[in-house]
Amino acid sequence: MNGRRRLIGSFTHGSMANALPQAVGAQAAFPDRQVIALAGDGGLSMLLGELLTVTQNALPVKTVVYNNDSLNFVELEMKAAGFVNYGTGLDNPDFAAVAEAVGIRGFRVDRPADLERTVEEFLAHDGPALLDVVVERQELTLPPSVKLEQAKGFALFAIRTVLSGRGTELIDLAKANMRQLL
Ligand SMILES: Cc1ncc(C[n+]2csc(CCOP(=O)(O)OP(=O)(O)O)c2C)c(N)n1
Ligand SMILES: [Mg+2]
Repeated sequence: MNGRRRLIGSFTHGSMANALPQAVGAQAAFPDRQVIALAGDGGLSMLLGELLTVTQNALPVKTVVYNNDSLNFVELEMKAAGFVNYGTGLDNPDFAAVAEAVGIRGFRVDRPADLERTVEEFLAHDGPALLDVVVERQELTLPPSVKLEQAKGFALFAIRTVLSGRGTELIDLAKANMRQLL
């Protein structure tokens, strides 16, 4: 934040599905300000109908979807607790096409090289727009401090994942996170 921008969210309760409804409220209260919703794919899906609120109220809200095909925070909690993750995958629609169907300009990016140009086009659009960004499912989000229990849980998850015949997922995870470090 640079003193002129403001960030709002469900930072006390950590509730999902807040990005778009809060953006709707912010845009209605401040029609002349640029309002950008930063939504998870799970969070957006939970209150997908709010896209209709955007068009019905002619609000120029810009919605970014972090599309990792999963309820990833829960997936990560499972890994940190030593579980082989299950039940957290999402079978998403093409969110850009969904947006277009309800009168919102839709963009989709699945190659890093296209991101910058598309973000510029998306933000410059005169009216509501949605940008569906395909992001890395296996990227680990690290909390400010990692407890020993979580590290132990993660090791257990890794061993169990190999024993379950899903070792290739572990290799994908290592590759994805090495890329961030190198
Ligand atoms: C209303 C609500 N339901 C369930 C949860 C539990 N929960 C926390 S994060 C999460 C998954 C979020 O998925 P997504 O929005 O796709 O974000 P990601 O973690 O993948 O970036 C869930 C189910 C919650 N915080 N709020
Ligand atoms: Mg997600």
